[in-house]
Amino acid sequence: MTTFNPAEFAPTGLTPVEMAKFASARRASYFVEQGMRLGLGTGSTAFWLVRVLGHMVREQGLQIRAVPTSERTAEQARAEGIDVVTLQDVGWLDLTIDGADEFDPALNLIKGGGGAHLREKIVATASDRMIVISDASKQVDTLGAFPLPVEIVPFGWQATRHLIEESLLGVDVGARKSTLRMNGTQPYTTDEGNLIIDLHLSRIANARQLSLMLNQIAGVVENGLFVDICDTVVIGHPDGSDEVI
Ligand code: ABF
Repeated sequence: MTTFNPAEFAPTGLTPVEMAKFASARRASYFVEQGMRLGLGTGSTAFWLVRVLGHMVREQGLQIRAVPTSERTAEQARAEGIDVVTLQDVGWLDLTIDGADEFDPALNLIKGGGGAHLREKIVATASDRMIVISDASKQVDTLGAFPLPVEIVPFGWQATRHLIEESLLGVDVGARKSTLRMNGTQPYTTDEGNLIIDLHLSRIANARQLSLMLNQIAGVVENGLFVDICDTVVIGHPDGSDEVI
């Protein structure tokens, strides 16, 4: 079996925040095996994953077929020399490695701060295993402090937003403010051309119940709650150490 050494890639001049992200990405790269069909996440932590894997592909002969979860990850992966394919091309994935905005003790997640949670959830659930790369700042006892992204279709979006807010009235989530995610003066649009409503809650007592309820609302495409999807979290620390939970 071909063995690889992610630690051979050792960037310099990283800030403590970057070092924590890089350390988690480097540790997660040890789970990547020759010939894998790999889901590549989106975000500033996943950025370092693509850097490490790019080095392994170019310098160590790693061969993987990678399905990116966003156009920006696809662009970075191609530039690194990674073989980028579509989920249609491979049908199923051996492993997905991606970031997160929050993770709780059950490894349930809030994702989507980067606006890519629809493709991220499709790719993660079409994988035998999902590993989250993160840092201690994302670790919470209860999900909900980070705004929960909900991707909705543009058609009738204000009515959909109203229905979402109404649905929250009977749920234990603390605050209930919602905002349309903006990109400057224009509404933010996802890679699918949809909009995102961010739900400013304070705690999510029952993530599974809330996720199922939100996705029942006409016009809602997907929400950023990942329940029973993540198998492993790799936490990176500013001193370059890491821990796997
Ligand atoms: C992505 O990773 C998004 O779902 C999530 O918002 C982001 C975490 O971002 P970062 O790694 O930049 O903290 O998967």
